[in-house]
Amino acid sequence: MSADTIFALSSGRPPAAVSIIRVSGPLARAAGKQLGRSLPEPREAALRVLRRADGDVLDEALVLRFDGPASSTGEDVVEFQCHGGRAIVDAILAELASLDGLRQAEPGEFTRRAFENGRIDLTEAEGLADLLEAETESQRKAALAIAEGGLRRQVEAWQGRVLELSARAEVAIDYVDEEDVGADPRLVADCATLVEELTTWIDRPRIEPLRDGIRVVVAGPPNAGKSSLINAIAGEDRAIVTDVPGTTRDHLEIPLSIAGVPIVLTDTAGLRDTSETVERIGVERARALTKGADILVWMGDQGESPAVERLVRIHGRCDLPDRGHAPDGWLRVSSVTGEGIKELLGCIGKLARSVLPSEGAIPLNRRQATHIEQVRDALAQISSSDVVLAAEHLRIARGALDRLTGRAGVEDLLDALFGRFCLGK
Ligand SMILES: Nc1nc2c(ncn2[C@@H]2O[C@H](COP(=O)(O)OP(=O)(O)OP(=O)(O)O)[C@@H](O)[C@H]2O)c(=O)[nH]1
Ligand SMILES: [Mg+2]
Repeated sequence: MSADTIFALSSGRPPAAVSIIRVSGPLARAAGKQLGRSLPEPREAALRVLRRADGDVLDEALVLRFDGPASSTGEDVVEFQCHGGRAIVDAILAELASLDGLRQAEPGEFTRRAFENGRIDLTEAEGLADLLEAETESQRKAALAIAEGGLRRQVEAWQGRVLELSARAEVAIDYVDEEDVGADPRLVADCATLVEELTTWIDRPRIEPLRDGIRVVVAGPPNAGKSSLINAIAGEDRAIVTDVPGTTRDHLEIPLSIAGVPIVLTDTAGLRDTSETVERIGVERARALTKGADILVWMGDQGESPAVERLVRIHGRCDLPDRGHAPDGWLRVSSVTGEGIKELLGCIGKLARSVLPSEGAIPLNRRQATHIEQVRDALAQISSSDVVLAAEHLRIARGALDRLTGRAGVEDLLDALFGRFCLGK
């Protein structure tokens, strides 16, 4: 257990109806008693008048007590649910700070302690970070599944299987004679089954597009009507529109939610060769963004559209008499009349679903997928030719699984992850 006792305002910024101040560590109960004179029983709430050391009343608050290790951090925890006024919260925090052995928590420190005390593993902490940042329904669902240990349980199951395979290999080594060093074909077959299962997980859509938004990039030649289309989708004049080709220089990102799906809609500079310095940089960026797009909305002429996996081709300005007919496979859209915008959103939504994790699935993030790939690659190398080598590959797989749950060599990663949390979490 950590030596320090930490405290922080764990609810949002005051003023609010109620604020929650959390204290965690070996002196949490002593601090609770000091302020409230006595504490409720563990896991019960009781009303207490909170006082300064000199007897001055701070506030009347609901006090909760959780004794470690059966608490969110694994340490003794005391929670004050006080009135959410700024002066009240400041006064209680100041009183806690004046107590010996107590200090203000760093951002994410409560969660870090939960991790260090084995209350949650790294995948759950990552899920929690995503859950707190979730803005759409689909983000919330996926993050909640992970925060509640959905991935942890799966990883534990893999750990159990790899451990069992390791044990079988080690036992076989003990019995191996000089001539025959081959691994048991059943062991090799079991490894192959696991490789297949891990590959399914690795190949599934990841959490990043869901978490950060699907990158929908509108691109095409200058003056094609890209910025007008962006404004029509966003429902407001965000991008500058003129009849001068080369109006958009820098790209513009607009986060949107289309039917609960998070999207980052990006306007880009019209693609053309130019000697003008600023525009040239804009065009270079536009080309890079086009390549990195999850979905490309192309506004241009027939024959020019880039070959990308998820493409929507727009036949723009369809309100004009000479633009009435769209080529096959191109969507008629007018940013002036709004024609085709709904269909375009429908197309984007449909393509987006193929990038997103399916409902109920547990999506991996890049870090998790990298470790699972290492497990898979180690297991894939196991053949029946050498049992000693097989045991070594299984050992490598176990190490990768430990890094996945955060049980080995991940200090710098922990700093980065817990830094994402706000103060008091
Ligand atoms: N009639 C009609 N005019 C449009 C439509 N969309 C755009 N325009 C006009 O076309 C011109 C160019 O529009 P922009 O949206 O600035 O085009 P852009 O592709 O962003 O151009 P750059 O930023 O220069 O690459 C403007 O004069 C718009 O008013 C449309 O759907 N119908
Ligand atoms: Mg533009």
